[in-house]
Amino acid sequence: ERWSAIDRFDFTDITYHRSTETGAVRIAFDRPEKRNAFRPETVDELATALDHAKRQTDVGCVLLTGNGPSEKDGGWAFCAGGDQSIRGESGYEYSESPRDSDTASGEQSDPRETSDGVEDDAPENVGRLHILEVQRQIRHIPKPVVAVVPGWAVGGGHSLHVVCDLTLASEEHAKFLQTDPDVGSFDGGFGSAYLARQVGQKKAREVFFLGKTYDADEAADMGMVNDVVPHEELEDTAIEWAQRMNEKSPTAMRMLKYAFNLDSDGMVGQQVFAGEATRLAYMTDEAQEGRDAFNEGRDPDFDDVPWHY
Ligand code: 1HA
Repeated sequence: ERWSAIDRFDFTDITYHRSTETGAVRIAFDRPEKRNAFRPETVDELATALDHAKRQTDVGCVLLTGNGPSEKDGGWAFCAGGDQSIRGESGYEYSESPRDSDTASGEQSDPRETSDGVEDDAPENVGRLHILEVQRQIRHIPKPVVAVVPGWAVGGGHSLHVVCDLTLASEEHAKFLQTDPDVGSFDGGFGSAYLARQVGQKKAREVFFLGKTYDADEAADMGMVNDVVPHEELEDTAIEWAQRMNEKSPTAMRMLKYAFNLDSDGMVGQQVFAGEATRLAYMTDEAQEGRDAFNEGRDPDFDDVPWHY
């Protein structure tokens, strides 16, 4: 078996696996009968899994994909965006009470009820658009995220593939489509503006304004898909990519990801990149002398430190 389940979270809307061969995790939408559309519960689970994946220091790659096919009609999907059937007046609503995602535990107890039945200060069930928080997680997780697209990538699901570092698509089944303006929605951030950096302004506007469906080859020609492989080779290829990336220097990969992000992330991009520079600096004798001097109550001695040029 190539994958072993990470089962500590009790997820219902996604599956989460660890590769047995290389430092990769596989996070998969698991609502194939809904073309893997997401609801707030799905988004919470994605956030929990991504946060967990971030903290695994021996994991160098995240594969984001969709399980399938649908038992109903055999259709494949990466993700069809927000689940329109639970869309309320201001966003996507939980089917029951919101879970307390701060615990990042994935447990499904009702956070509104304490053990003595008294209501606590758990969040209200208001409409959520927090898939945008997951987009930022994908953007800032310090390792490559690959969108492995076995079928439809639509609406907010299309935007998710756009924000991933790489996209690998199934030759037979992958289809790319923006329906946002059909359902009165718009991803005015990465889904559109960052897409335009990938495929150019005319094409990005075409994706949204004309709402055409593109197959995997067309999406690759456009520059938003890295490679197209036969459906049955999709997962093997994804693992090969993960393996290749895992063989590289983790520091160099992290710095590169943040360098690529920097020019479209503004001051946040600078902050993230600079944070990594700080980490590297912390690892030097120089910074450790500064720390030691403070802790020992003496003046720091930087005399042996050269002014590099
Ligand atoms: O834009 C945003 C956001 C922007 C900013 C901030 C946050 C955002 C959050 C979300 C979004 C969005 O995602 S808006 C865009 C929402 N998504 C859509 O408009 C896609 C709707 N789905 C479709 O266009 C089509 O279903 C499809 C092209 C993905 C697949 O077509 P196909 O192969 O013909 O299958 P279909 O029969 O339509 O769908 C199979 C089943 O999946 C249907 O259910 P059934 O009749 O079998 O009970 C269908 O209703 C269900 N399904 C598919 N997509 C969704 C869905 N159910 C709920 N929500 C969906 N998105």
